[in-house]
Amino acid sequence: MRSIKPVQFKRMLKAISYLSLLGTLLGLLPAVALAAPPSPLDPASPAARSIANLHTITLIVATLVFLIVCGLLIYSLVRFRRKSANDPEPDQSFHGNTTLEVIWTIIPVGILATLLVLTYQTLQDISPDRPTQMTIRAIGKQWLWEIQYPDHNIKLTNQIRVPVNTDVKVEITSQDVIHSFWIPQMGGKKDAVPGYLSTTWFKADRLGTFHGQCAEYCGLAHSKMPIELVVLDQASFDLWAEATAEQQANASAQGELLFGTAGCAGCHAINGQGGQIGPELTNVYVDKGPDYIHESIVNPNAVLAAQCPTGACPAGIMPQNFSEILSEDDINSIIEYLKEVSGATE
Ligand code: HEC
Ligand SMILES: [Cu+2]
Repeated sequence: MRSIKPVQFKRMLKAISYLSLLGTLLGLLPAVALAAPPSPLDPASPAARSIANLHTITLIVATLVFLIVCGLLIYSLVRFRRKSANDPEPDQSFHGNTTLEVIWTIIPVGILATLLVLTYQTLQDISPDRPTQMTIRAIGKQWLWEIQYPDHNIKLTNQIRVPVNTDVKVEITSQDVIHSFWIPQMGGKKDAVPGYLSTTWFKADRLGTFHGQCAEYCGLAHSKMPIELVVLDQASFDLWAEATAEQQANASAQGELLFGTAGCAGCHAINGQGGQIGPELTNVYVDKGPDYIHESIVNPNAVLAAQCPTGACPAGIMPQNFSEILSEDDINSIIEYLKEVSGATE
C-alpha cells in the first residue's frame, strides 16, 4: 500500500467534514420546508399523530446511529493514522473478535425489531377498520375533488366540512385516472383508484381550517385539486348541513326547471335526451367547471365549444341575451343542476 502523506490526509479529512456538513444540511432541508403549514409534523388527528411520532422516533434513532458511526470513523481515522512515512505499516493480521461481532449484530437487530413493532402499531392506528360516526365520499376527477355526504345529501367541490372530535370515514375513489387523497394533518395519503373504493379515516381534534392536495400527478391541472377541510363544532355543523342540503336540493330543482323554461333543453341534450343543436351538457360541469359554464351562458361567443352534434360549433346560435333574462341566482341554479347531472353519471 502507498503511504499517505500528512498533507493528503488533511485534505481528505477536510473533504470528509465538508461532505458530512452538506449531508446534515440536506437532511435538515425537508424539515425546514415542512415547517410551514400544512405540516404532517403538526398533526390534528390520531392517525396523523401516530405517523408523526413514528417519524420523530425513527429520525432520532437514525441520527444517533449516524453520529455514532461517523464519530467512530473519524476517531479511528485520526487516532490510527500513519503519523510519518517512517511509521511501520499497521498490523493487519487481526482476526474476528467474537464479543464485538455479537454486539454489532445484536444492537442493529434490536433497533430494527423495535422499529418494526412501532411501525406495526402505527399501521394499526391508521387502519380504517374501526367504528366511525360519519361517512363521506371523495371522488377524484380531472380536475376536482367531489365530496359527497351520503347521509346528508350534500355535494361539495374541493371542500370538506366536519364536526370536531368525530370519527369520519372517507371512502375514496376516482372517475378517471389515479389521484391521491391527502390532508397531511389528518393522516397519510390514500390513492384514489378508478373502479376501486379505498378507505381512510380521521378525527379532527381541534377547530380550524386544514389544507390538503391531490398527491398523485394526474395531468395538466393536477394543481387544481386542493382540499379545504373546515372543522366546526357539532352545532354549527348541524346547522350548516341542514341549510346546505336544503339549498342544494332547491337550487338543483330550480335549475332543472329553468333549463327547460329558458330554452336550454331545446338545443342541449342531457344524458342523451334533448336538443341536438349545441353540445351535450351532461359532463360539462366536470370537464370545464362552473366558471366556464357561467361564461358560456352570459357571454356565449367568448368561449366557443369545439364540437357540436352536427360538426364544428357555429358562433352566434346560442342566444346572447341570457344575462338580461336570467338572474345571477338563476344562472347559479342551472350550474347546480349541471353539477348534479354530471355527478349522476359516475
Ligand atoms: C338556440 C340554441 C341554444 C340555446 C337555446 C342554448 N344554447 Fe348553449 N350552446 C348552443 C351552441 C350552438 C353552443 C356551442 C357554441 C358556443 O359555445 O357558444 C352552445 C354552448 C353552450 C355551452 C358550452 C358547452 C361546451 O361544451 O363548451 C354551455 C355550457 C351552454 N351552451 C349552456 C346553455 C344554457 C345553460 C342554456 C340555457 C340557459 C343554453 N346553453 C341555451 C346553443 C344553444
Ligand atoms: Cu389528482
